[in-house]
Amino acid sequence: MKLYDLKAGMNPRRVRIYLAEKGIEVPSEAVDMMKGENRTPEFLRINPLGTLPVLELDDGTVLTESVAICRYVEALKPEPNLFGRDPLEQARVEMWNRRAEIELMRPLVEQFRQQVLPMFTTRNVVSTTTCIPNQESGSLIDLKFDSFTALPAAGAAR
Ligand SMILES: N[C@@H](CCC(=O)N[C@@H](CS)C(=O)NCC(=O)O)C(=O)O
Repeated sequence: MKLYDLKAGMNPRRVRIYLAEKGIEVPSEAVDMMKGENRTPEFLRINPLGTLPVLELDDGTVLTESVAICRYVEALKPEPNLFGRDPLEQARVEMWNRRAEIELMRPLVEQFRQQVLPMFTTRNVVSTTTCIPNQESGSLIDLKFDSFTALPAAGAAR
């Protein structure tokens, strides 16, 4: 396993904290975002999203979401348990994870990207996703994504 890491990023940090709590050491490679190392063709071949963290498995499989990485490791090494033992504990972990991401982290990141680091203004994306009900099944739950457009943030240079 190899962890592509970004010292300054909160998502990579989340994985580092998680691994430290588990007492697991994973070989890692630092990627320097300020030098654009996460946007090189080589890195985009590993993660086309250009984001960190990335966990590369020994067979070349990559996981590119911090929580997915933590959950994968949790399944491999369940102790000490960090995702909850019973349904209620698991739901609470999930609840706080979602709150931290959506209510706290997302607004902070947007502010940071728009006001602190000008390099992000052109790649600051607001997604517009149109969902349509699945015509074949008639289900409103089984939605199909009609379109996904990444737009520069309002006021950003195009
Ligand atoms: N949802 C992803 C988000 C990953 C993400 O946005 N990482 C940031 C660092 S915290 C990044 O790599 N930014 C680099 C860039 O936007 O160029 C996760 O949790 O892993």
